[in-house]
Amino acid sequence: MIEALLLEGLIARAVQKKLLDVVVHDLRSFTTDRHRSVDDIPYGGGPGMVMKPEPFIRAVQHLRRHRGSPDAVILTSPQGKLLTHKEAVRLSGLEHVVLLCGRYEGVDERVYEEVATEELSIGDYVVTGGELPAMVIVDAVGRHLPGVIGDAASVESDSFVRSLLDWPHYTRPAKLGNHEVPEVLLSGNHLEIQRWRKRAALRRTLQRRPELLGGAQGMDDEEREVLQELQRNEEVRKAGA
Ligand code: 4HQ
Repeated sequence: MIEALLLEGLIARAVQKKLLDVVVHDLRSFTTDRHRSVDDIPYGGGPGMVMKPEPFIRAVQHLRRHRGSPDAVILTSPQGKLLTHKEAVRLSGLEHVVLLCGRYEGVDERVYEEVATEELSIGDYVVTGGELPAMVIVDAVGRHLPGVIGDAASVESDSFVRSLLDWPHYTRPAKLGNHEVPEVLLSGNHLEIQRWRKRAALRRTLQRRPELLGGAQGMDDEEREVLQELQRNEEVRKAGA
């Protein structure tokens, strides 16, 4: 699965360009029994299987010996801290990050206690294995490394850099059936365009993800004013309907 990440796309390109390195290890190669088992039944009973601790612990010891101590050992898990833009940027500043992927119901808690330095979740839902979350982490972190995205300005202008959802984007044609591109975007008036985008981003965030606005500490006076106006409009709309 992880090799798919290395076949195509911007992260694959970045690896080819040696901007980052991704090495995949098979957990089964750190088992010692004849069946190469990585899972076992849960103490206390219940459905499903639990990942055994020793293969993870041996794998991390192996990496420490061969590649030096990692700066972070991340266990992907729904119990982890949510992966956010801020976390992605933080991890992009680290030299050597180990991602531990489990399957089944979960991983023996002692993996966290013994070798993991943090637990990260990609969202409040459950997937069938840690590989996809690990790939999401590599992608979201890797794109912050210099040179991975050709246009650095496009990384900087990303949504969430501003703690807001993105404004709507348009390209040609200017008219598609009944749907026209907002006139201001065709005007060439960059100040007006900037104001429109800011307003659109704030409106969308207010409508779809109001909880993000609490985190928009970076708001300037103009943004706060626009937001207050949008909130007033919303109240008028609700009351009037
Ligand atoms: N997992 N964010 C691995 C997740 C998950 C998530 C479920 C992790 C299965 C074994 N990981 N276990 N959400 O759903 O990171």
